[in-house]
Amino acid sequence: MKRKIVSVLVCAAMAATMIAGCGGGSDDAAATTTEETATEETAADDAAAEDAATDDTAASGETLTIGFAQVGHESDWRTASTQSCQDVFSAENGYDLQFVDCDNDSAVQLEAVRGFIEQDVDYIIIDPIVSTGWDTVLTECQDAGIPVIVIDRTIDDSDKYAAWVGSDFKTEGLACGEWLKAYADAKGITDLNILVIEGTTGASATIGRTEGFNEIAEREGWNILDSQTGDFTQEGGQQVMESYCKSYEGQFNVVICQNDNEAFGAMDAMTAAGVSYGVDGDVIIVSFDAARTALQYCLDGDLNAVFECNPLAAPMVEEIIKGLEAGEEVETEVYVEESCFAHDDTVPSISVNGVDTPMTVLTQDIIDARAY
Ligand code: GYE
Repeated sequence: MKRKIVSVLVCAAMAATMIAGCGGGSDDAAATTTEETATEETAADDAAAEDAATDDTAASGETLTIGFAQVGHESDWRTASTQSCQDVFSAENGYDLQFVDCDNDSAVQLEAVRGFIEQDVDYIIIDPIVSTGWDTVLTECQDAGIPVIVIDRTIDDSDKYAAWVGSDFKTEGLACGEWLKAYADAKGITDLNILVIEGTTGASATIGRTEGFNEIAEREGWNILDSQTGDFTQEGGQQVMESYCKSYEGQFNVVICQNDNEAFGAMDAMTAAGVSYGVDGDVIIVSFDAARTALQYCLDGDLNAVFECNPLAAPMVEEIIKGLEAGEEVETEVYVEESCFAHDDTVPSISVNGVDTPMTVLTQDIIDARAY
């Protein structure tokens, strides 16, 4: 049974709330392969069984149907994000989760949202593959009276959603730049010749990380030799790095990978090309996300630093949904908590947007305690 509520749209952006991410359940997938995700576990498969089994639920005694249009399964980060949503919006917790893996295809994602409208779900969660092209379909959601909650990446051309939970990608890019500046200074490296492997074109994560890093690069007068997309995948990172190794042989000493999986591919390509990287190598290499496998590489010295992007947004999304169910005003902008990690204490802390930010030196204990 479905119960529709009219969400209170709070238009003014409220102060960002820093909320610690809570651990998701299973984390093995993130540590092993990017290909394996729980995407087959679509709610469509389970819908009938769950409808029958979960009539009495947590808060209201009714099952809430949630449609989730997920980006895809391109990275360890994505696997952790999917797992977090599936753990929180489970049948046991009183939800019927309709999960669609959009396989990084914007047309499929729009179709998925329209499918949720047709199914008359109670809430729609969207992790937007790209940041534009949303106003029409969000208007359709609004007309249908279905509140939308955006997670992770932002929507930049419409405000027709109830709330957003995610990361400040520009700040992540700034942090990376500030760390690189301090690290190069400490090591006496004066000439920085940088190659960037960007994420998916048009994704707010790519746009923000690029903007933040470029701001520092311009300030410092660094030479960015090239910046190409690796689509947030290991394969993409490897292909871009293979071509960089040929085009810029002997000319680069920094590789910035906009996610962990691209870094794994880039490391393979450099190894194959005979280029040394990491704390003892010729090339400084960093990544964003900080899932467990990347942290292990960083602890081992293969990655110099990793800038966290926290994928565990689902508990905060649930808080928002509970608030909307109770007819309360909800936070419209919620930032997840994130840290910066390094192999060693060459740079103990950085100042980002005037905020003193520690660089956490990795230990095996930190990695073992990690939820993803
Ligand atoms: O960095 C990457 C994933 O949107 C923040 O998407 C997310 C990015 C993340 O594929 O690994």
